Amino acid sequence: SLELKTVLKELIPQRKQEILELKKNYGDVKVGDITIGSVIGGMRGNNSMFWQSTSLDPYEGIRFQGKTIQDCQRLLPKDPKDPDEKRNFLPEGMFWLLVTGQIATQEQASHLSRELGIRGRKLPDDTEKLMSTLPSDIHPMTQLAIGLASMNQTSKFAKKYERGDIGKNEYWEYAFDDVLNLIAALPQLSGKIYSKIAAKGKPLGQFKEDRDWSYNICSLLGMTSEDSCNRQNLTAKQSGDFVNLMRLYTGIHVDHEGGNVSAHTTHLVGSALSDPYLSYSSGIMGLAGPLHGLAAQEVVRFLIEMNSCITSPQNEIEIKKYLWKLLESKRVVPGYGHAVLRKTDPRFVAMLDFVKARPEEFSQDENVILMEKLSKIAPKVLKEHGKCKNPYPNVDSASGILFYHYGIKELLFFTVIFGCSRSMGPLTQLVWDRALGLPIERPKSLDFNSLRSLCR
Ligand code: FCX
Repeated sequence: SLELKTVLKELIPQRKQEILELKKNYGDVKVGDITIGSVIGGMRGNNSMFWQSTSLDPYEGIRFQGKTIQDCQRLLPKDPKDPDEKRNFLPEGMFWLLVTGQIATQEQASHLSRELGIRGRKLPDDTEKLMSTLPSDIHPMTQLAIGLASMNQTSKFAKKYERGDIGKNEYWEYAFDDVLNLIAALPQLSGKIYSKIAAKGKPLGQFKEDRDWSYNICSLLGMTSEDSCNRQNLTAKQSGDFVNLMRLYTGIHVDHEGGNVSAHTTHLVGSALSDPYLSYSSGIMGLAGPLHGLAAQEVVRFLIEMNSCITSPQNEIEIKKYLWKLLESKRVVPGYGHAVLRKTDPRFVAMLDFVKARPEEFSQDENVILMEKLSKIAPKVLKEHGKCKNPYPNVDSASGILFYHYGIKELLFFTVIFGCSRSMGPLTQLVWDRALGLPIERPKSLDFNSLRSLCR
């Protein structure tokens, strides 16, 4: 079928059966031991969540349904309207993969693009009004969370649940409809937030139902050369590259298994049967933390500041000195380190490959040069500093500075683009949570005396 919902519907009974059997026959099997170090250490190493679509290997990085980023670049459908040989896969195909574990055909991906286009052409009236009245100096991530939470007024799941005419077996169907509407609304929502901070609310481009999801994000940011205000005077080649940067970025930021703050929050809030809008709005609030998604904004600020303090982005001695000063003032090097990864993030590598494939575009950009140089120097300094377990660059090291290169200079906005992409993974899980009938999440907490009593 061309319909994602129909394909998903066929997959649910078998997976549900498998999960029931696991629980019934192997419910007592241990998956690990929990230590006091983990209880007071952010639950590190505590294997206690079920996550359907992605998993993170500390050394290999992220796998989307078992597939690496390179696999996805090879296998997932691309935009048939884009003549660029270097074009990236469509995030729509990634969403299909996350939901079903299958590689979408070109027709299935195009059909999903179209469906998101139809659902996303207009925001609900009240959300539209609310977004227009929000003061523009409210942080863009707060605006995004407010916009998403306000859409819960349109939630089919919440309405059905309130009326009481919905069986547990049907929860996923209404949650799925909400999820598609939510993802479809993100280009308009992010466009509205951006136009407010960058152009006093003046629309910057047009939404095109017949174009893909990432294209519409770019168009509403005024970044396509056709039919948008093209504020940056991008050439057709640059604008095409920017759309592909957006496809790459939104295609690989979708998910990073379940324990990260935005994914875990969405899952946790959803487990109380809060609808997808409320659940993901909460996830966005978590993504807005500087140790998580906000690092993208911090990295850009950091690179620009460093470049203004050093004589050249190639000057290793000055870069090292700058890093040591930062570390001595007890600040973290943004864009470095990770709670699970123990190697360079392959998502960072994919963003860097985008740069390397376009030397004519980036060879003069001092911030991009510094970003690349830093990825070689900072690990040495962080290793010598000896605190962080992973001294290598994470995904946030590269992304913001590439958007900045093309003219998106409003740093506070970067994490909104992260928020567009991250919707796809946690919301896939939310639909599966409802399909599998997973219960409300409720870990047991321990007070100080309980912990002390274990130490005797
Ligand atoms: N610079 C300096 N110190 C760092 C560091 C960095 N980049 N990363 C970790 N450390 C320090 C920690 O602050 C901690 O110090 P403490 O013992 O004084 O509290 C020590 O090293 C051990 O931390 P570690 O176990 O390696 O890392 P955590 O799992 O606690 O934290 C994050 C992981 C990502 C939060 C941490 O590495 C960090 O703060 N990095 C900078 C911010 C960043 O880039 N965040 C984005 C991460 C990611 F990609 C995402 O989720 O979006």
